[in-house]
Amino acid sequence: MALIQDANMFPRDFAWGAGTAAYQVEGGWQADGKGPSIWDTFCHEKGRVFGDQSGDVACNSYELWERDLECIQQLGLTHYRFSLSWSRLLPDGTTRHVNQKGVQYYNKVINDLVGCNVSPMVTLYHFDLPQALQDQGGWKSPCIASLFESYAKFCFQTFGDRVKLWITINEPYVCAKLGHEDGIHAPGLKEPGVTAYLVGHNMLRAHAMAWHGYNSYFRTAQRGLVSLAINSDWIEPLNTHCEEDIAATERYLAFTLGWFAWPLFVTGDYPEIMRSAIDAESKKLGYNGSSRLPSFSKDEPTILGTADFFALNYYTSRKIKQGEGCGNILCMKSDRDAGEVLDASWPICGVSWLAVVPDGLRKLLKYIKDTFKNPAVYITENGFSQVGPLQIEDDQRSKFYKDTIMEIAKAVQADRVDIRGYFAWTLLDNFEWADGYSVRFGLYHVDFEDEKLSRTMYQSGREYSKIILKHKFSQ
Ligand code: GBH
Repeated sequence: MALIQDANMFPRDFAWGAGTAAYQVEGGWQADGKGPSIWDTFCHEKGRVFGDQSGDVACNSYELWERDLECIQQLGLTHYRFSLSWSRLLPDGTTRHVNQKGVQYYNKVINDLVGCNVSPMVTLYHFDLPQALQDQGGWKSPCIASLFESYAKFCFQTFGDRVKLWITINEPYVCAKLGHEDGIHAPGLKEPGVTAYLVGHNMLRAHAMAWHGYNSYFRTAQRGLVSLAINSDWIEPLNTHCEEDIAATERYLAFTLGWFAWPLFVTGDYPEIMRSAIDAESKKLGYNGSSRLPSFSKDEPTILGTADFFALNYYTSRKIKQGEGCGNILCMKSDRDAGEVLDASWPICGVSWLAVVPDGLRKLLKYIKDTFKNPAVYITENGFSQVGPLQIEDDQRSKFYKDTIMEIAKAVQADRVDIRGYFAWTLLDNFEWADGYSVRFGLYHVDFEDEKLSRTMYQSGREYSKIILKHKFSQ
């Protein structure tokens, strides 16, 4: 295909970013009045995380922020995505008590970024619920939505004069499924087949209430955009001629991307395929009562239209085949009844789940354009991991970034997808949830053995900075 001149491959004000999340980098878990979050609790229990590691110190970005800012500038990023720790700002989760030291910390981060001409994209929630709210039922409790709304409004009020891009919740799918169905993320609940749907539901309600709050009270003055980050693989039927595989692929999609994107962008409600699959399974297993998938109440603010752009986290692709229940017990796996297969031609990088498939991103972007009425899209996460022995000259990852960004260029140029920006995951090697520090996604290496937690740019960081330099316009 013919690409126009290199320098014009991306729109004029395209965002070139990288991201992090509070619990993965900040450390300072008890510093200056911060309240505990569910990840503090989870990591402090033995046997939850690789090597019983935790984010107690992590990259110590709470104290070393200025060093992170140097990294951001060295890369030449135009945007930086980071998350706020809810319990650093509001130690018990409510606005009854504000921790001013937490406000000061994020004010400094935001002011420093803006002062260096880097635009902040701020995530309000990246997996770390205040423990005090977990103690009252956490995301299972319907009350969480208005508590989140108050927290969100507090953040818009405090930081919204300088922050123009907001993500309310990062990856509700991961919080719901890994945290409440599989139990491998905090809060570590294993309540298959029921709780994840309830949690996902309350996350959508919380998001929508925060969006409506922004719309009513802040949008006119602040002129920002608010969305929710959805993680999705690109998927295709294993056997494209097999009816069962095709149906399984549709089901799988409904239970992942569709679960959150349908309510936000298409109907205001869950995909019909998802509800009927869940209800059929309930019937089969003699589970009585109302649908395990909750319904949205007409008395609450609508969900449809509460995303100002499509925020996509893309990592990998899968082939899908029919059938993969978990016996005669309730679980999401049985409800969706679709198995994942890795194509043997896809290289695996670092962790077992991460097959490297850059062109899957282009296909997914085209699908999003066609399915969700051509929304503005930010790719809010995408990355490549290493496990030991670590290489600073990480040529595979360099190639990965080059290939991926070329696929995005094709999506912009040939498929005319309205892509507004790309955020590499992640700025620094950091606490990779259940994998602790054994899996590294950074553009910078962090030496966790060294007291100073020194940061060293990987070759892939140099490669990304070259790409940025080549494409960014003076902004
Ligand atoms: C992102 O999720 C997170 O937003 C980010 O914080 C994290 O650092 C980054 O991924 C890298 O992992 O262990 O086999 O059950 C990406 C979506 C979905 C990818 C769950 C890993 C776990 C598969 N993630 N998946 S498994």
